Amino acid sequence: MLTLINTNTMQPAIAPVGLDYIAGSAKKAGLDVDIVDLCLVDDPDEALRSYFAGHNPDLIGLSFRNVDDCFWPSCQWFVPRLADTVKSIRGLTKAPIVVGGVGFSIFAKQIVEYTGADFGVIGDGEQTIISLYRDLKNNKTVPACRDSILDGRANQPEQLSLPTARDNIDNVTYFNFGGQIGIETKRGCNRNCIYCADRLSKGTTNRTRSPTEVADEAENLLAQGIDVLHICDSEFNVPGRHALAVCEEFIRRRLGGRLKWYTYMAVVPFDAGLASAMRKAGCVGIDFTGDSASPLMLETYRQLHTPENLTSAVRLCKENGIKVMIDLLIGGPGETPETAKQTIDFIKQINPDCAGAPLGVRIYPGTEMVNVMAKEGPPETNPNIRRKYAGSVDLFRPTFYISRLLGERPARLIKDLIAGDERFFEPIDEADSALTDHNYNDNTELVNAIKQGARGAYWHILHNLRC
Ligand code: B12
Repeated sequence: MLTLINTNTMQPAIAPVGLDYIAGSAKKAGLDVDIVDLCLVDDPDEALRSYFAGHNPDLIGLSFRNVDDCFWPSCQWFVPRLADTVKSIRGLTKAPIVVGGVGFSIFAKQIVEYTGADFGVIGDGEQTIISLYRDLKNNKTVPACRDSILDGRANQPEQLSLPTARDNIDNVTYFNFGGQIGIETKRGCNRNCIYCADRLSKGTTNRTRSPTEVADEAENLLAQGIDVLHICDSEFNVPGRHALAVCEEFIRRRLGGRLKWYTYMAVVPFDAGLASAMRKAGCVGIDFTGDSASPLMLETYRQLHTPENLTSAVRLCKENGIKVMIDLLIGGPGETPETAKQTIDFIKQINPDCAGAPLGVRIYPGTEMVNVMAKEGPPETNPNIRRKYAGSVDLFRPTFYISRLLGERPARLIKDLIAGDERFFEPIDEADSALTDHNYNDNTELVNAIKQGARGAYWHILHNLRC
C-alpha cells in the first residue's frame, strides 16, 4: 500500500493535482493507493490518527506544495507545520516517508533535514515514487540514509504523458470550495527569468502532452460537473505552437461552449490567431507575466517582451472577449520611483481589467537573483534584502528583494502611484494593515465568494467583487 497525503490546507482549497496524477500512475503500475487529504477534513491530526489506526502502508508520500506564501507582508512559512505532520505520522506508523511537491523541489535537502523525512523527490513524482516503492518492497539498495534525495528530473521524458481519469481525489468538493480545478498541458519552461524557481522544480525544457490527452482529461473533469479549469503550466504559450494545438483540439471537440478556463501566459508569443483560438477553445481569462513596463526593468528580469507587446496583449484580449490581468513585479534590482511610475502609468493607459502590483521579489536559491544579491555585498547589511526573521540571511525562509531606491516606505509609494485605481491589487501600506492585496493564502473574502457560487481565477473573482 502506498499512502499519499496532501498537506496543503490553505484556503481557498486548491486540489492537489500532482497527487491525482501520481495516484493514477501508481495504480496503473499495479500499486494499491490510498489518499488522505488533510485539506478536506476538520481536524488533520484526528484524520491521521484514525487513518493509521486501520492501515499499515509500505510507503507514505507527503505532498508539499507551498514552502511559504511568497508574499512579503505576511511571510508565512509552512515548513514547521510540515515537520509537525512528519512527527505525528512517525508516532503512528513505522512506514518510511517520502516528501515531494513543487515547493519541496526548490528546497529539497533543507526540507528533508528539517523535517526528518526519509526521502525526498525533486521534480515529477509519477515514476520516481513507483521505483522507490518497488525498491523498498524488494529490499533493493535505495540510498539508505535519512537525507536521500531522489531526482525525479532524471525520469522526465521529452513527451509528457499523464493519466487522464482525474478520479483519485475529490475534485468535485475542491471545485465547490476552490472555484476551479487545475489541469496541465505541459511541464517545464525554457525561459530564463532571473527570479523564477520553476526551472528547478519543473525543468528547463518544455515537455508537452498530446492535445488529445489534454482534451480527454478536460472531458473527464466535465463529466464530473467541473466546468471551470485553471491551466497549471508555468506559461501556457511557451511554446506557442503547442498552445495553439491544444486550442484546436478543444475547438474540434466543441469544448469551448461547455467549459471555461483561465491560464498564466507570457506576454510573447501572442497574436490574433492564438487569441481567437483560445477564446473559441473556452479561455475566458489570461493572467500575463507582465512584470514591468519599464524597458530597463524588463531587461533586468530577462523578459522577452516590450511595453508595446503589453499593449497588444491587452488589445487582443479585449477584441476577443477574454478578461485580462497583468501581473507586475515591483521592486526588483534597480527599480526606482521613476521606473515604478513609468510602469503604473503605462498599465493605467493600456487598461487591462486588472493588474497585480505586489512588492518584492522572493529570492530562491539557484536563480540569478542569488548572484545579484552576492554582487551587492554581505546580505545581512544589504538594504535591498527584506525579511522578518533574525540572524543570518537564509533563503529557505521567506526572503525578498525590494530595491532600496524605492525609499523607506515602498508600499506607500506604490499605493500613491496607483492612487486608488480599482483595477490594481495594491501592496499593503507599511503603516496600515488593511488587506487590499491579492494574497490567496487564507483569503476569507475569496472563500466566502466561492461558497456563494463564484467560480474562476481568483483575480477575476476578486475583481468582480470590487469593481
Ligand atoms: C497554477 C498555480 C497556481 C494556481 C492553482 C490553480 C489550481 N486550481 O490548481 C493558483 C493561482 C490558485 C495558485 C495560487 C497560489 N500559489 Co501557485 N502556482 C501554480 C503553478 C503555476 C502550478 C502548480 C501546479 O498545480 N502544477 C501542476 C502539478 C501537477 O504539479 P505539482 O503540484 O508540482 O506536482 C508534481 C511534483 O511536484 C511532484 N509531487 C507533488 N506532490 C508530491 C508528493 C510526493 C510524495 C512526490 C514523490 C512527488 C510529488 O509530482 C507531481 C506530479 O509530477 C506553480 C508553479 C509551477 N510551475 O509549478 C505555482 C506555485 C506552486 N504557487 C506558488 C504560490 C506561492 C502560490 C500562493 C501561495 C500565492 C499566494 N500567496 O496567493 C497560492 C496558494 C494557493 C493554495 N491554496 O495552495 C509558488 C510556491 C513557491 C513557494 N514559495 O512555496 C509556486 C511554485 C510559484 C512560484 N514559483 O512562486 N497557484
